[in-house]
Amino acid sequence: MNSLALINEFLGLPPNASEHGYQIDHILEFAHWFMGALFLGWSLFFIFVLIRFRKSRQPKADHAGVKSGISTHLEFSVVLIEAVLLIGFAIPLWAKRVNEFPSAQDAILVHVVGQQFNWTFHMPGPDGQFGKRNIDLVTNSNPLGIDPNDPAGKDDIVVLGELHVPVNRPVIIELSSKDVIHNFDLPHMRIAADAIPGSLIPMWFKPVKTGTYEVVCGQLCGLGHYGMKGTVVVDSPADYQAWLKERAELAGTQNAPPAGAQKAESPAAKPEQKPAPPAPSPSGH
Ligand SMILES: [Cu+2]
Repeated sequence: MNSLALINEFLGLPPNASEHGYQIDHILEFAHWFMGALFLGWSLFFIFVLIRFRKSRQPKADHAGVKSGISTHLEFSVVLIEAVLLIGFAIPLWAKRVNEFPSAQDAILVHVVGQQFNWTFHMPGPDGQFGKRNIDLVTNSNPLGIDPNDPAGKDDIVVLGELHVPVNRPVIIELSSKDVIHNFDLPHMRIAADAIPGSLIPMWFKPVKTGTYEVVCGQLCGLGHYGMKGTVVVDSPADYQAWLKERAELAGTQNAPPAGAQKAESPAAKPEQKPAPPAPSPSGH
């Protein structure tokens, strides 16, 4: 934020913590000042007209109307400023947000899944590969339906409600929903997108300030909508690695008890787990 953020602060916009956020703030700030000027201008004009064309001064209506060209010029300027706002700022910024994704190599990849009424975060774990997800395998203990037979999913990290990301690295999110339309809204990062069942929605941001930031659901998604909150913690790289390590260890013990032996005994482990899938299926319905 800079000195030109009076209206943003007045409206309670939280401090920006993302790399692109200041551009959004500039547009918001400028659009509000412009709309404020329009409101003031039209209000003054309205009052002027009420007095100038009052009945006692103008008992008879004049069908010739306004002869001066001022109003045409004024309206043209308003259209011009609005066009500059839209074509000069809003559309290019939007195009950059949706077309210029950072490369996946140096980004943190996260699957974010909304459901009534919480957010689940899914990260690929140390191998960098997301395990397959299957909706038939969804249970209370496996909220994303990660396939236990997929080796890529063994080290996957699944966390409810609180995501950690490192500062100064782009985060690419793939957003989806298990039930109704939610909206993954990170006000401090100046991003929000709808989570739509059956769709995978990509979005990205780059946090530039460490801290704890709130995630809210931006769509009225049901009775518990008010409580559909989450947290994104932006860590220093060292803190992030520590969190990742802790989570990976936890995932190792949760996903596969003989974690150390799993990789070596992969072919042997598979038959043991094959009978497992039928069990979650009935309980899932
Ligand atoms: Cu929601």
